[in-house]
Amino acid sequence: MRRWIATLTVLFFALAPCWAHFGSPDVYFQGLAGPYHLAVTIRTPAMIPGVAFVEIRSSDPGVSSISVVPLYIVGAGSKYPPPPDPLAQSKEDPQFFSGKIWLMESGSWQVRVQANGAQGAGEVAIPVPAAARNTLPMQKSLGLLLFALMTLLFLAIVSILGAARREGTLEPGQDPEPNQKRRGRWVMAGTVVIVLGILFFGNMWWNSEARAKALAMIYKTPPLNVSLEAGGKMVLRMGDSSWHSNRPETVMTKLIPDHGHLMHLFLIRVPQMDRFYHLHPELVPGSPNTFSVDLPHVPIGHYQLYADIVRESGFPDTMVAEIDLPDIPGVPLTGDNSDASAPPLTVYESALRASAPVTEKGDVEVLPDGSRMVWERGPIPLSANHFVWLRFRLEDSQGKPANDVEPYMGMAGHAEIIRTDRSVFAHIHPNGSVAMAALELAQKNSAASAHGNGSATMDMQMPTDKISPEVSFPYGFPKPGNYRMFVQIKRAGRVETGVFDALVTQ
Ligand SMILES: [Cu+2]
Repeated sequence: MRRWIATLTVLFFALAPCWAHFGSPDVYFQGLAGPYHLAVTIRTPAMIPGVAFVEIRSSDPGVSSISVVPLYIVGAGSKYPPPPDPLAQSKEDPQFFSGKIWLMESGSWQVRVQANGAQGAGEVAIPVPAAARNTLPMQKSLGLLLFALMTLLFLAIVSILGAARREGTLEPGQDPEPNQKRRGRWVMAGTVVIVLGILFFGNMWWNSEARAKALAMIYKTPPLNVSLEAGGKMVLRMGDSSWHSNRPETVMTKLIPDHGHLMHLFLIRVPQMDRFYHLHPELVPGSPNTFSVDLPHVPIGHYQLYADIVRESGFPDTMVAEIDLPDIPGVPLTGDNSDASAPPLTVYESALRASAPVTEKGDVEVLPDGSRMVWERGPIPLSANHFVWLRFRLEDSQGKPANDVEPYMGMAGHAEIIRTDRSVFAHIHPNGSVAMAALELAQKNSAASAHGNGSATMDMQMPTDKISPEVSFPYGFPKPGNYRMFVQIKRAGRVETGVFDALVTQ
């Protein structure tokens, strides 16, 4: 009964963004709002409707105020933003702004950030996919209160019906006869049985309703069925996720290309994480949900797959799967596909467990062509849930900054970050942890909306020729532990992948 009472309340659903990531719930972003460069952290709420915490640091001291407003990326909800909420400016650090916003439902949200200051106004829209992840149990005190109330009602109905049967026909002041007392007791016993029956079946009904509701509300990644066909062709079939098909206006199921590809597939040999592939399966003609890719040379082993897609609404998913692969001679790597080798993780794991960051895999990665990728780690140890700049520098074999870095799929760099237990996967870019396709969609709609001033410009301009050999990624590790990072920068027509190990503390 206690349990029944405990469920007798609205179920609250916790929120977890599930964009081009797996197990990495906060949004980290850097970009331009008009003339101002902002570094943004959005901590998503534990409940829905719930409060997301927004922290923004401006690199420009001239920013006098920042306001934020959440709205959907596409659909009717994206066209009529409510009035924005101002963020509080820190007294000690006037370039730091913080505040909170309500996210009322699951879906493909954006947070529109408006900055004002000496150089006028600027706006940027940051995608924040939100989805219920689990349920939150009712508060103990509320449960106890409701249980006490139920007990009171239960005793009341039993004694009222008993008294009615026993004394209902008596004159005032008259005492009940023994047989009236007996009938009263029978009625009370019958009432107990009936009410307990109602409570029992009501509890069953309620639990099944709650389960059905939870099934419909809690986010699930679409299932991904992976198989290997003759000739080393990998076939990936996306299954249906009822969560997505239940939310056609906000999620939609059609896919849109994200940095030029409908799917980004990461294939990592586990547990050692010594082989890494970044591939781009293509849709099989005539089938909306089946992708295939001709694998390059792959050595035998057990492989973890993470497959990133973005939907028409800007909602991203990372599907996960595992597969045992034989030795595959494979086809040569072409186009944007890339691979990398690294020392097996086990070599470092014991050192990592010793928890001294200095014993981690070196911060200088010598690449197969003799050039070097350097992680400018800085003196501060990494800690969980903190905004951090992951900075990397590409040097030629003489140790000079590389002067032939070029964009890789339109960006200065890509980084894939995996916790060694595979519970976290993030595919990030110099703009941060947002899905690039969602970011572009949000900017487009932001600039086109009545409230947009059209000045939203991103740091994602497609550089055509030489770009800086230094690439910085804003990110925050979601929990302590050991992580392996695959950092991909293109140089002279070749994708260089540096592999770095990181220990993240509490
Ligand atoms: Cu990427």
